[in-house]
Amino acid sequence: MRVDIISIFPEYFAPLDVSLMGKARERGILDIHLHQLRDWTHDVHKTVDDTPYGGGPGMVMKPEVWGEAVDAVIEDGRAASGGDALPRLIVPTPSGRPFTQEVALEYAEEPWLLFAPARYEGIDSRVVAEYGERLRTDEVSIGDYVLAGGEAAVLVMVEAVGRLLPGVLGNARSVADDSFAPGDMANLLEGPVYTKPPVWRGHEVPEVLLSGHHGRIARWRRDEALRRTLDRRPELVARLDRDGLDKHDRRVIEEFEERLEERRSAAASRPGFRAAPEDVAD
Ligand code: JFB
Repeated sequence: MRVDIISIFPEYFAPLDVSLMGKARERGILDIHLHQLRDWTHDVHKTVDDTPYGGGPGMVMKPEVWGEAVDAVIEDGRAASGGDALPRLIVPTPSGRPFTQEVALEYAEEPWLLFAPARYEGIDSRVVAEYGERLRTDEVSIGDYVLAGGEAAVLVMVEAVGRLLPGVLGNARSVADDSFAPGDMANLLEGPVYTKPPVWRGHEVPEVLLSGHHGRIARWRRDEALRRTLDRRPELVARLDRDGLDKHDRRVIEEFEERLEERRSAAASRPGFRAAPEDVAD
């Protein structure tokens, strides 16, 4: 896969030289090209931003610079591949569609991705309007919090996509086991993991994991995954395919909900208790 990244901070992407992504690049599985956006400016100050129309705080990235940069990078990539290929353009923004494991799997199928991480208040909206007519263009967000720019989001996405490329993970670990991968453990968080020694500072490894009983171990792991998901991400359990739950799963869920109800009623009978607003009738 070819990945182009245009940014005013290409040095931000040094982490992609390291570890799994570094190995993928050495092996030629991941071909990353970094570009300095300011190379496409024409003024002595290498200006990439200007004040927003309509007023307001902050600055907006100028469309002409991005246009020249994206055109040039597309031309370069086409010359390199000797074809008429076009990249998928990905623009991180807090107002984008959520980047999920599903999107990562989709991007991992692409031969060529072009990331356009911005700074300031973002890029003049006409840039996405223009390339939206010429390329498959996505405005994506990596989560509901506010970053200072798109670079960290690109690092996240390149790592999530890169590890899915054939040959990047060893056979030892399959992407099929991931929390958000489709299949057996779909929509379940991964449960706890342990290694040697069997007792550390008085904390014991759950006995079932030492039993060598593969069936019981698989069942225990699923139960733990289900309990953890109920505790931390109940909305994921609500989404679980009803048919994907067996009788044992339903028992684990019932027991968890009983515990929750016990705790709720114990809290309600303590002095000073105030119901949450959603539990009070209007
Ligand atoms: C992405 C960015 C900014 C406008 C701009 C460019 N999940 C996410 N949070 N924040 C970003 C993101 C993603 N993906 C993000 C690109 C840019 C933030 N900024 C700063 C902050 C607030 N409003 C500029």
